[in-house]
Amino acid sequence: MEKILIIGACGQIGVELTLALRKLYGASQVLASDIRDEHPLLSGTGPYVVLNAMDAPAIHALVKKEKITQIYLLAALLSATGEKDPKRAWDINMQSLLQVLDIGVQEKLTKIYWPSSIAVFGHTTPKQNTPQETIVEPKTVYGISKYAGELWCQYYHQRWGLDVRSLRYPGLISWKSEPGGGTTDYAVEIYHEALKHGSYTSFLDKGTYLPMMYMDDAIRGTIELMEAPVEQIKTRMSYNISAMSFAPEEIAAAIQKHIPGFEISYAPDFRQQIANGWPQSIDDHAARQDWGWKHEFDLQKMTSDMLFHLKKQKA
Ligand code: VAH
Repeated sequence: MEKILIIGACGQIGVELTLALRKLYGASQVLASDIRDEHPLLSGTGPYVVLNAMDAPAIHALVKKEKITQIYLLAALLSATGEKDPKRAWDINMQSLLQVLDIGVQEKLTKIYWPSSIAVFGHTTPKQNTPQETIVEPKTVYGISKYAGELWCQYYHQRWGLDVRSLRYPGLISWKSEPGGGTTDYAVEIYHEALKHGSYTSFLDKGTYLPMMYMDDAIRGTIELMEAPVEQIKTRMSYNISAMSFAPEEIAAAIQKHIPGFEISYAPDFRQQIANGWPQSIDDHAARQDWGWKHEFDLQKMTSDMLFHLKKQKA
């Protein structure tokens, strides 16, 4: 019987992944943890412990005590936050991963999930249809830590046979859980502001195309990757995965179809520089070929769903 520990369960991905895994495996089989107190959306849905992703002895003891068979390690400092404290971002993103990989080998865990990001790519990477294998020169500490982490995951697989799996998420958009410290977070804020004030000032300029994905697709893709038979996993770095690409003026136009008077303005900040270094679109044919990935939400379908749920939430 699989028993899953989620580290970083209160973040934007963690909340939704915890709820989805509890539906799939049963609440008692999914132990959620985070350094923060339990997220309101998780309370009453299954077991929760406060746990620091950097505390290896505590994690190791919990894995043994709870007979954990899989770890989903989601704790990380994202691109924008990371640039404010590079050393801390490196320490948290790398130390937490290396500790979990070691525990995975020592306790013979069946699987580990660790998210990467399109942030591994930099200015020298082809911007359109960025290939699965290409030039990789990240410019942010977040991107550097994610690419280094991919290499460590590949090493632990080759050296000790650890079944570590990973996805290079694009920007993720969700209504249930809040984003935290990302460069793509404008694409979440804009929906909230559209409903609250009928206008939004974007911290990324018009014409800034970025690969994006609705959280429903990201969660389904993550579980499909983890459920895929091991022989279908052809890369032990991290899979490119994508759904759509858009610029701020395009998401504004999609919102205007629902809120006619909605207005967008632009005030690019330090995150523009980060976004300029990232791909504009991603080639994810390897994921589609190897384990059957396919997205279901485009910009229009995502916008209808986001506004529907946010209106209900704020009612
Ligand atoms: C960030 N949301 O903006 C994350 C993501 C592709 C970007 O990794 O840092």
